[in-house]
Amino acid sequence: MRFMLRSVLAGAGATAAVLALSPAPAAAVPRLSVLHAVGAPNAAGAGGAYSYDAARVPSGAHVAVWSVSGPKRTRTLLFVQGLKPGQTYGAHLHANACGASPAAAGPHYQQVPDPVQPSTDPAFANPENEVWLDVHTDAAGNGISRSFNKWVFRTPPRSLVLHAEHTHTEPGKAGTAGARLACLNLS
Ligand SMILES: [Cu+2]
Repeated sequence: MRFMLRSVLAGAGATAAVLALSPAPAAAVPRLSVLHAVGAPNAAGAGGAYSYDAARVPSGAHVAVWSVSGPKRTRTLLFVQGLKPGQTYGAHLHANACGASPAAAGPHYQQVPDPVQPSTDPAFANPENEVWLDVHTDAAGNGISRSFNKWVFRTPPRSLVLHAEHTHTEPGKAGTAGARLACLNLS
């Protein structure tokens, strides 16, 4: 019995030695990518920044977003300046580029696409599967928000959209946040 045990231990040791001598697998080259938009939303969409609601996103407002990915995570930061004070704005990254019509930006970016569109199922329309950046403005109309996702984009989202309400989470309304107030093209 003692001999058997010793053999087993020796075998385990040999395996460990082989593993230790094996060359380490080549490290994956970290891929970093940055998507961003900085602009002053306006009715004409100059600079790729549209305002669809001059009351909630007035002239003089500034919006900046940076999304940094790699190699396995994505962090996104949103800064808003000069919006209406003390208000909540829904905000997400959307799949398509902005256009004169608020609908141009298309649906939210989803890491795992919901087979049912428009997506209002909390299993897909949630801040782990999408990039949510809801922001509450201070007394000066400024605000900051951030999101963290445990993946990198399958395909790059093309825009940031500000909405009229905070983002809802209940079944049938998940991901919705009221009217689209502004849109910035990401590059
Ligand atoms: Cu949205």
